[in-house]
Amino acid sequence: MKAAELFVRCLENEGVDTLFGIPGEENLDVMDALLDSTLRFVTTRHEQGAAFMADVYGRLTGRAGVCLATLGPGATNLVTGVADANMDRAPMVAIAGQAATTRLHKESHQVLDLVNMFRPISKFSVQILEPEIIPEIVRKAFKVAGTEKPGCSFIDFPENIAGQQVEGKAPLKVQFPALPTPSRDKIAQAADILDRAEFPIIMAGNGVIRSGACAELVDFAEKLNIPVATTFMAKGVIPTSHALSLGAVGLQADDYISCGFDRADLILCIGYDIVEYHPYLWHKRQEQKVIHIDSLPAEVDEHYIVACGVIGDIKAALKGIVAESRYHAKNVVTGLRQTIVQEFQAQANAPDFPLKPQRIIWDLRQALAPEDIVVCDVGAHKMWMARLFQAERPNTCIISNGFAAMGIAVPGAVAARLAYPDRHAVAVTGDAGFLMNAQEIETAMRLRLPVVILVWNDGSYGLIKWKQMNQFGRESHVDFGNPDFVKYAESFGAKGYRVTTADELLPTLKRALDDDTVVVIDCPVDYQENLRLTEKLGELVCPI
Ligand SMILES: Cc1ncc(C[n+]2csc(CCOP(=O)(O)OP(=O)(O)O)c2C)c(N)n1
Ligand SMILES: [Mg+2]
Repeated sequence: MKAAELFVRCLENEGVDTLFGIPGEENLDVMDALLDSTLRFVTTRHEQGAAFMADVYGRLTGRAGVCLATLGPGATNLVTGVADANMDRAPMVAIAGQAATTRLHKESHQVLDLVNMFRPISKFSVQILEPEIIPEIVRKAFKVAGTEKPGCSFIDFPENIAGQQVEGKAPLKVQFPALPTPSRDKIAQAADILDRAEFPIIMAGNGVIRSGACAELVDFAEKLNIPVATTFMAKGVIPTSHALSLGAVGLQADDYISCGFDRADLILCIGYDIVEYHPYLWHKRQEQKVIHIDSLPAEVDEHYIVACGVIGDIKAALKGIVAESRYHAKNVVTGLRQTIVQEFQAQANAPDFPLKPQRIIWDLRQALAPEDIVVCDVGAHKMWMARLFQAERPNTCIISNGFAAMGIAVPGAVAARLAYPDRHAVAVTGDAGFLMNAQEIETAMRLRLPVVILVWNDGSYGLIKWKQMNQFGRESHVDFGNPDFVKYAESFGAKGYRVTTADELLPTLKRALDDDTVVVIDCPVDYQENLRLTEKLGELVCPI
C-alpha cells in the first residue's frame, strides 16, 4: 500500500474518528487515502480554527484531537492552537504536509523547518523520513500526546514519502501507561500532615478532570470536611452548588476565596499545575503547608515548596489518604461560602443596559442545562465567567488558562458540539476574540452544527483596558469598531439577534438554543463593572 494509506490506517488504529484541517498540495496523498477510511474530515476555514477544534475535542474527550495542514503557511497557521493545547495539557496530534525530501536542504518554495518550529510548543516533534517507520511514529505521537501531562505531538510528512509504496507494515498495538499507585509511605505522610492541620483547603486543578477523579475528590472533601476551590480550568470538579465548594480561584487580585487560603494552615493541591495559576498569587507569605497530589512531581517554584508530594494515580492517592485521615469538624466555611454565593446572585436582576457581566452570566446559567457546554474565550469576560459561572459538572465550562489564546471559543464550541451532539454548545466571547476565528461559522453551518455564540460587545480589548486603567489611570489603543454582528451572522445563513434591554437576554438565549442552527447574539456589556470589582476587592474584608 501507499505510505499515506498506512498512515491513515494507523490513525484509525488509534481510535481517531475526526480530523480537522485544510488540504494542501503537499498532503494530496493523505487527503485521498482518507476517502477510503472511517475518518471524518472537518474542512475548516483557517488552520487556527482546526487546531483549536482539535484542542477542545482532545480536552473534552480525553483522546488526542487531530488537526492537519499543509506545509509552510498552513503549518504556521496551526501554531497558536497547538501551543494552546500543549500548555493547557490537552492531548493533540498535529500533522503537516512537507515538501519532498529532495528539496528540504535548500531555499525552496514554502519550505520551513517545521520540526524545529514546533519543538518548543510540543512534547514530540518529528519528520517521517521512511515509510517503514510510520507505525512507530504514529504510535509514539499518540502515546506521548496522551500520557500525563498530555500535550501536542507534531508530525511532518514529506510528500514524496507519502506517495511511496510500503509492504509488510501494520499499525502497532495501542498501549498507554497506567499511572503508578502512590507509595504507602507518601500516603501515610500526607495523612499525618493532614491530621495535624486544623483548617485544610483543597485547590483542585485540571489534572483531577484528566484523571477522572472528580467523584473521588468530592468524596474526599465530604469525608474529611475540607472546602474546595478550583482553578479556572477545573471548574465543575465539584458542583458549584455543593456546600463545600468555594468557587474558582485565578484572578490576579485578591478575591473572597483568598480569605479561605489566608485562613488555611494546609493547602492540598490536587491535580494542580502551576501553569494554571501562579503560586505567588495564592501563596504569597508561604505560611501554609502544601501537599502536592498529582501524576507528576511538583514544578520548582520559590512559592511552591511542598511539605509532601504524593505522586501517581490521583484516584488512588485520594482513596488512600481518605482512609487514613479524620473529619475536620472545626473547618467551617459557611460564612465564606455564603458571601461567594451572594456574589453569584448579586446582580441577577440588574436592569441596566448595557448589561452588567454578572447579569449576563446569571441568565446564561438559567438558559442552560447542567450538562451543556460553554467554551469561553479570553478577555475580561473570561474573568467574570471564571468567577461567576456556576459549573455543576466537569468539562462543562472550558477555559484556556495555560496559554490563554484569544480565538478559541468559536472553533471550540464547534468541536464541543461534534464531541457531544446531544448537548448544547455555547461560545462565550469578547468582540475581539470573536472576529479572530469567526470564519468557522461557515464550517458550523456546513456541518449543520447548532452553536450559540454570545458576543460581549464593548468595542474594546476590555481586559487590557481594565489593566491599563488600574495601572496607569488611562487607556492606550484599545478601542475599535465592530461590524453589525446580526447582519454578519445572516451573511453566513446563520441567525443574529441583538439584545436591546437587559430583560431580553434570557428569552433571546432560550430562543437561540431552540433555533437549531448557528446563532450569534450581540450583547452589549457594561465594563464599568470591571473597575468597580477591582475597587471592591481592594477593600475586601474577609467574611471569616
Ligand atoms: C491571541 C491573543 N492575542 C492577544 C492576547 C492578549 N489579550 C488578552 S485579553 C485581550 C482582550 C480581549 O478582548 P475581547 O475579546 O474583546 O474581550 P474583552 O476583554 O473585551 O471581554 C487581549 C488583547 C491574547 N490573550 N491572545
Ligand atoms: Mg471586548
